[in-house]
Amino acid sequence: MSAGEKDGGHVLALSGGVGGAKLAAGLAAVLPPGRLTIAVNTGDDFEHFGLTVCPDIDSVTYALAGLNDTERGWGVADESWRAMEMLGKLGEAQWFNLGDRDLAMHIARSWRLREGQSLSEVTARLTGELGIVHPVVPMSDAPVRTQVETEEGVLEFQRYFVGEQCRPVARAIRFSGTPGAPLSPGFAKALSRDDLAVVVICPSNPYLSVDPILAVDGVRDALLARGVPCIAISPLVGGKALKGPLTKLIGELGKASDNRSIAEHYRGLVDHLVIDECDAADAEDLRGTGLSVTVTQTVMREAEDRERLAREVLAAAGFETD
Ligand code: FO1
Repeated sequence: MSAGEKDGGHVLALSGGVGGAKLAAGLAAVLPPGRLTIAVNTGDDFEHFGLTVCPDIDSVTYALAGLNDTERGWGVADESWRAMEMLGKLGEAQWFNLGDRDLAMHIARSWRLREGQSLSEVTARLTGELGIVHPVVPMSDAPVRTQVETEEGVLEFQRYFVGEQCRPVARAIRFSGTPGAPLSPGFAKALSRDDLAVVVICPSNPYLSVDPILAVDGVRDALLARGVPCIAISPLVGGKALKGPLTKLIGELGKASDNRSIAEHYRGLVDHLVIDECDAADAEDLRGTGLSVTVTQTVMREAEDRERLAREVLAAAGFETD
């Protein structure tokens, strides 16, 4: 397919939280409505205080709506914590923090789910209310839960990530509910579009945030069968993740914390890897494995960084955005 043909094509982005959400926001800023679907990891979801919390959907939603807290990296900007204070006075758990504004999201989601709507329907409604024009779709409407097998036993994702601050040594990652979790309707629709032109794997943790998406029934096969370019952005910068436990986790899973490991992890699926300019020395070796490689600044501090990276990723896949 030529770049010209791709100009009108559809982009499917696979995203986890924080880093993925930033690029998703960049893609949303440079692509018109109808040209982008963002399929989001729901393996981090859990029930807390009787509410359904979907951290990665929330990170993507807040980033696209311009509501995200860029300092903290998760949750809503201009947050207050009065409800948590009161919950503390009432003797309730304090290990996982729900800000007052963020709490509204979990209340709105939970009661609609309890009314019988699917996570896809609820997410479409909430993102629409916040003015988001691109579909943000959960990977599945069925519960898939990331669990970390550690030396101290199996931990649900948020217990491992927030409760234990990723301290226990990880041995393996598993996704309960898979196989058997079907694709959400919006994800299935994007994957089967005639005009699907490129799949972008956002700079999210491959093991904790992208693998659960790939574990949903039919995703990997559909991606391979479509044969459209698949471009991943490495979450590593100088061998380290900017945020989160990726560096520690990679070592515990017996791999090297470098772009070669990321390329190896996505082997067969990804044909183009975007790496940070400080890792330019990796490019030749990666190209030797048959990958196309783009070297650029992948760190996204401001909106302009997100949009520039989005344009570069799309250009690398043969798209023109202007
Ligand atoms: N991360 C933390 O490190 N501590 C928290 O208390 C916390 C609360 C929280 C509440 C809602 C939400 O959507 C995300 C929240 N996160 C918190 C972030 C979340 O645990 C992770 O960043 C993602 O699951 C990983 O992508």
